[in-house]
Amino acid sequence: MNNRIRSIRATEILDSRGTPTVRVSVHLDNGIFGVSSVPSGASTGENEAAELRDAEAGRYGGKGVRRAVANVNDVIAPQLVGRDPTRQVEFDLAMIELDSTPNKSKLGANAILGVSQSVARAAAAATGLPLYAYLGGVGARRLPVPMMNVINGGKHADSSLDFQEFMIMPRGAPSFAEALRYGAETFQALKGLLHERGLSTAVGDEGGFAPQLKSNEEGCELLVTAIERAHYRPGEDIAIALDPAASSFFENGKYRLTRSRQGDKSADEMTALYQTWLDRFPIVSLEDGLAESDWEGFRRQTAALGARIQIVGDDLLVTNPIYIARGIAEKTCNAALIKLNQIGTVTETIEAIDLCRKAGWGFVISHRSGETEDSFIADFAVAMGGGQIKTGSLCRSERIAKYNRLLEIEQELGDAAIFGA
Ligand code: 2PG
Ligand code: MG
Repeated sequence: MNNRIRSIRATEILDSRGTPTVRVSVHLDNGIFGVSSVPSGASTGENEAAELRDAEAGRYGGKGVRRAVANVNDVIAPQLVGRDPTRQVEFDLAMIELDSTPNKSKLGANAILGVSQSVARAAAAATGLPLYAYLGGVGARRLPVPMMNVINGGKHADSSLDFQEFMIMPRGAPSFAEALRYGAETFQALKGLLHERGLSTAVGDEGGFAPQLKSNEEGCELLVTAIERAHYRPGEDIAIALDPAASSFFENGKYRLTRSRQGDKSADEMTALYQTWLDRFPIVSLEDGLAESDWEGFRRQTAALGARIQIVGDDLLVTNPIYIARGIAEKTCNAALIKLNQIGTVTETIEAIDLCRKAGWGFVISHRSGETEDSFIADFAVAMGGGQIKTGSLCRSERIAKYNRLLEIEQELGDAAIFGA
């Protein structure tokens, strides 16, 4: 069988916000191919790998990706055509070398990740395996508990909420399919509740509602009421996870809760606020409760709350083995959010996850607020086996595509499937 790479082609497509992004297809000599698209964040960490945008006035507000596309077609492809697609690590290392910058700013992390993911897809197809089995091996059978972002604030919506994500986690469900049903029913109950209170049921970037609430707390109160209304037990059947994305309201050393008019707070005051919430709401996970530069605040927060809940670093760690290693050494968190496009290759993402595993940390595979119909992360979550995924609300097809793919994987695994962390 001849399965060398015959061609690598990128195109400019649109993401779920109508912003350009990169899609790459990798074709092999035997006609097999793999296609993958790259997502894009809004609340991005400062140390993320660089997304290459054209900055061309008068075209997509400068956000075109024709340079990244050209880098795939004219720089990466000529170097990598003819190779064996199953050599993922060699492939990714070759692109890192070709780029030669610490943050992939020359070729663009969007260009590099598009190739990295589509090569993995082509290799999986060539070996006759589903992507999760190709990347995860025979032991890949754990379906993740979803963190479903049903109320959107911060940079993802024009709501009155400083905090970006209020998520439900149906971790008491017996299977992924049931977890999805618990979540979808709660989402509908929440819609009814908002409607009755005369609040907007319009949705934000990740498909969660974006109402004008009086306080951030009200977001949690609504979740608990919606869970009960859908006939589930808060805490037991469905827990709550939060991503305040605190870098987005951190200014001059203060956490400024301006939208909700809750004043300015120090890191310790924020941690104290979260602590009061832990007693009132069934919160099990807190991501970016403090800003990305606030390593000391994170350390203190993990010391105070880390025994009770999962403390997740997203902007703080940016899926980068260097920052994750520092986080482990300084005990700043006990889990990492994992986004392939924060680091830019499949290989480095797996390295980041390996560090988490060795430290006994949790890890959560995550989408971006700007997504496409690509469900790569659904397979990736099962392959890595961490038992958690964050991929948005219960509407908008770019979010649902991942859930539907997970349903398919669970069915395919049959009795071998296990659910949750
Ligand atoms: C986050 C992500 C995904 P963005 O902060 O965790 O929900 O948002 O993609 O905008 O960085
Ligand atoms: Mg986050």
